[in-house]
Amino acid sequence: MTYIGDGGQSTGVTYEGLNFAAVQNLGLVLFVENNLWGYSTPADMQFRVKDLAERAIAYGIPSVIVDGTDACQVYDATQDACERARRGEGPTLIEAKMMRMKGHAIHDAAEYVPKPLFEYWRKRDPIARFENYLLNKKWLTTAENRQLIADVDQQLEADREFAVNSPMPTPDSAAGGTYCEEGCHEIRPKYGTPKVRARSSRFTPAQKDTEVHLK
Ligand SMILES: Cc1ncc(C[n+]2csc(CCOP(=O)(O)OP(=O)(O)O)c2C)c(N)n1
Ligand SMILES: [Mg+2]
Repeated sequence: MTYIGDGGQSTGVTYEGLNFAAVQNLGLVLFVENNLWGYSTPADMQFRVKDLAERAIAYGIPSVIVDGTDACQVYDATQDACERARRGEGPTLIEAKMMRMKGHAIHDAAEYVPKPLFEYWRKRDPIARFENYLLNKKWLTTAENRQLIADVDQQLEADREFAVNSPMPTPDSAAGGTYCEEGCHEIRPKYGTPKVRARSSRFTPAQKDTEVHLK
């Protein structure tokens, strides 16, 4: 299972990867976060389809559209897609409609976004929606909720302290491995020199020429 943005999904590698996963019947779940902006480019300047889920037709795989601000819809669609993958039925594309409430990254103040759009989506904040849902269902009490938030805040603060108090990494460690160091295990090339196949009448004259070239 992997995630991509509306901008990221417009690239060639996404098409190639998903098409390959489809023909190989791989258990891939591609979650497309359609948050209306690819960096500063609005969705209607980036693709002409109404729903990005439509693109699944071109790959020959199923897709589903969910309200990305509704945690329950996201959970259900993801569960179904993962079960399909585990049954060996191939990839699924999930399009989640949502809004990116901040810039693309910390350097981007998102000043290109019309203010009313933020107001519209702020009322649909997925965390607030799910919080209200749990409270309304009485699966979470106000006191439990307060405790939960305090616990998470405490954990974040402890992790922040740990990071701030840790020594800076040495510059040469930037070239090192993440899980192990270079040379600690051998990675053999998967494909060796092509072996020339024996000629047979199954080959067309053009293919026979190719065989000769290989030799
Ligand atoms: C292959 C490649 N092409 C172009 C870029 C430049 N680029 C950086 S972010 C971005 C848009 C990403 O849009 P999206 O996936 O919707 O992410 P979001 O802005 O919603 O966070 C682009 C085109 C890049 N990083 N990589
Ligand atoms: Mg986006």
